[in-house]
Amino acid sequence: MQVLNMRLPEIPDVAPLADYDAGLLTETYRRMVLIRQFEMKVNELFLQGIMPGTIHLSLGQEASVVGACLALEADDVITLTHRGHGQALAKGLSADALMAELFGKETGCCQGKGGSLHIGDMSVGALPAIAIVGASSPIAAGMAFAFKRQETGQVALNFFGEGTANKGDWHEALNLAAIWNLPVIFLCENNLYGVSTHITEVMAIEYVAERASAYGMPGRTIYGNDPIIVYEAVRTAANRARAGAGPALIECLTYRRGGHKRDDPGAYRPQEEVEAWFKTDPIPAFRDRLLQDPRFSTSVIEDLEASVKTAIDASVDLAQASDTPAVASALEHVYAD
Ligand SMILES: Cc1ncc(C[n+]2csc(CCOP(=O)(O)OP(=O)(O)O)c2C)c(N)n1
Repeated sequence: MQVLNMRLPEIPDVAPLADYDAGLLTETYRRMVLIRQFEMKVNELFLQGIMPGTIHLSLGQEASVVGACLALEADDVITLTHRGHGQALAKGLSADALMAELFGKETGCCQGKGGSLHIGDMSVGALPAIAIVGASSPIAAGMAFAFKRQETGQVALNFFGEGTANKGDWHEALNLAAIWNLPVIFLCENNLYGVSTHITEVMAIEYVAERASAYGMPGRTIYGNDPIIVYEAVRTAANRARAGAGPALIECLTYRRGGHKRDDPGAYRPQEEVEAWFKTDPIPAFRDRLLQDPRFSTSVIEDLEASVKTAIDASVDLAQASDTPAVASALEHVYAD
């Protein structure tokens, strides 16, 4: 059978982890496992009819978001997409606050009024998400403009999908960021599909990062299923932005393990493509890399995985025990022009 529109992964050689601090490596793995277990639990609760709402899972994309966020400083800011659980957890949002938000409880990060599509918490530098595809790119540029004007030394990082790179507001944001030399990183999680549409059906070039040169900024396409590759690329871009050299575009090649949202089995994807990408699952791959390093052992890793599981279970208990927002608070924290 001829398989149309299939782009299989090329896995690069990765350097040993010996040069990296054990604490950074542990935190990288912990956050990736946290995201994976969090989303597996959310999916399970949804299938049991316990969790409400529409949810877009990011299973498989953990390395890109964790590598990117750990390369930032705590006071740098990210913008989230509709597929934002992993992005928020990677930036440091607590699983308790996120789980409660998905349950619509007042202990949630947006007091239970946002739900999955509008999560975030400025105290960890995660701007509450905007579900309008493309809308967050000009906002990231705007935050970077403020950082530059106020000379704060902060950087803004805009997460977006490859489908978003065909929206007009995305192009305007890159142009503005380039001409004003803003400290912003545009980070594409290229998972090949915008809903069910393959990238080759909507883009006449091979990679999103090729567009960077049209705006006068550096652009790189990298393998997005290794967190250290992503960490290095974002660290370089953030250092450059902080030094006043302006924006950068980084495209992380990755794959979502499920469909676009929970009611989509993703059946439009060729089986051969799915199988090839599933073999690149970032979590077992990074686990294997850690185990080749003498500083890590199976028992240390298993303890970490068990402690994450305990924390996720506790977040569900806490969310279920929390109250829904009071009716009298319906108009609080709500803004309209
Ligand atoms: C302006 C706008 N158009 C359409 C949608 C519906 N929509 C939600 S997600 C999505 C696909 C986005 O694809 P991509 O940017 O590649 O991100 P991914 O879903 O792959 O993470 C679409 C079309 C929307 N939310 N906003």
